Amino acid sequence: MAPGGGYEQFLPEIGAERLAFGRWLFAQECTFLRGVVKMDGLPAADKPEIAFAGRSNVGKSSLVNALTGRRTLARVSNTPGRTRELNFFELAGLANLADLPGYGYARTERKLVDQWTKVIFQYLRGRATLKRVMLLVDARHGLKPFDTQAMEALDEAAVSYQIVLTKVDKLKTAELAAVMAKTAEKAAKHPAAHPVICPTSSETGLGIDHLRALAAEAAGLEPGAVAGYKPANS
Ligand SMILES: Nc1nc2c(ncn2[C@@H]2O[C@H](COP(=O)(O)OP(=O)(O)OP(=O)(O)O)[C@@H](O)[C@H]2O)c(=O)[nH]1
Ligand SMILES: [Mg+2]
Repeated sequence: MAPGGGYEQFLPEIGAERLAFGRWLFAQECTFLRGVVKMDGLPAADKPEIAFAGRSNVGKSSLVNALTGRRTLARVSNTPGRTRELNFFELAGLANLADLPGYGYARTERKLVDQWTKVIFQYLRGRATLKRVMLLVDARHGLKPFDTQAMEALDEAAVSYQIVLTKVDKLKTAELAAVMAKTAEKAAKHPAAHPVICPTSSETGLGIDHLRALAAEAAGLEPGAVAGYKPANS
């Protein structure tokens, strides 16, 4: 699928100004803060935070790299379960990004999976500065039971989350239309789920600017209120 191959019809409607601001924000400096395996090692909760969560191998680390335009910021691997720590990045000194380990990967030792899952959910439930969880779902598979469980846990904790479909480059247009509709229908039944579903491809760049704008908005960053940002037409 090439960008411009008709997939734009599935992107959320976002004005040019917000898209430009999102692009600018994610082009600013992004630095690795730390990777943690336990709640007591978390970086200071002093900035709005956006977390990237989802099943193992769904493309979380690839998406963080695509958003920030860096190939190697977050570690990507063909081996599911590669990200073992909660990795925190600081963006433009204004917001934090959290690349989480995947939940629900069973080939690793059971105890270890339980341990990670516990820490991930402790973090998701207990982080005061967490503004939104981008819940990544492989567009080829749609929502799986582990995703639904995660959504229920987030609903219960009243943590705002938004479904982001990944790897849409692997789908035909009709398949994407079907998974978009089905996912939106399911999301509508979840009180803490944002109604807008964002399709993305870290390979082709589809949806990356849109997700940048959605993340900026979720973090409470507004084009008019960020020092150093000048809209192109002003
Ligand atoms: N075709 C395609 N492949 C992708 C895309 N995003 C990620 N992948 C591939 O999917 C695999 C897993 O990507 P990661 O970014 O490591 O996934 P993750 O969710 O961080 O995985 P864990 O950290 O193990 O939970 C890698 O082989 C990526 O190259 C995409 O948009 N399109
Ligand atoms: Mg990862």
